[in-house]
Amino acid sequence: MYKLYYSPAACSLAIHVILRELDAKFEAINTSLQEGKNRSPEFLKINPRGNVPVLVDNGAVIREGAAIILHLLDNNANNLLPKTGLERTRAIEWLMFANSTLHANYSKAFTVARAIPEGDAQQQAFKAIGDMIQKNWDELDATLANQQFLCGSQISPADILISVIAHWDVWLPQLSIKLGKNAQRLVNEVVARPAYQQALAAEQVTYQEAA
Ligand SMILES: N[C@@H](CCC(=O)N[C@@H](CS)C(=O)NCC(=O)O)C(=O)O
Repeated sequence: MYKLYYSPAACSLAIHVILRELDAKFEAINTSLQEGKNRSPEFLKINPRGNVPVLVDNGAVIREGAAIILHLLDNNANNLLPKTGLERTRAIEWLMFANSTLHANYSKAFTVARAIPEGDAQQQAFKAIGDMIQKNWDELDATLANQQFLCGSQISPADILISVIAHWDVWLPQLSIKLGKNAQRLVNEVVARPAYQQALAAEQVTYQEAA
């Protein structure tokens, strides 16, 4: 049985959805960022970085979201990640883009919201970061113009992670991000999947009010 440390609607939601897509047995532990549970001494022993997600598999602690996803998909039967070849490379390439480029850009904006007081400097920082994030979404939108998912006709973990991130505008409205119609179509399709809906319900997230 896996253990997943998550915070509602954070990037850990992608892992939560994937665990449910896999029909895996897991215990989900609410480590709410809003309530500061990620800063508790107990959690910091598990992840000194104070970040979710964390997966514990049979005593092994795995702390980076993309590594957790690859670990889960390499060890459970699934159609989300090709086993070999360029198709697998492409799926990992998009996962890394979602995790290390798109997510990382949003992380910069969360840091600005926390660390720079409201005013001109903060607005300039939001504008610069917002422009980078908008370019990321425009690239995703263009990729999705002629295909259902980022890797073609088969859903892959990157589709799930970008769908989670797409809802963070509720926390960062200052960025004024606009999703193109292809990106929005993909997000709608991914969020409608039963595994995604079950994960939202379990995390008690409704996208209208939370993220
Ligand atoms: N590179 C890490 C980033 C994880 C990350 O930044 N998680 C956010 C939530 S989406 C977090 O835990 N932030 C801690 C905080 O805001 O204090 C990963 O992919 O696992």
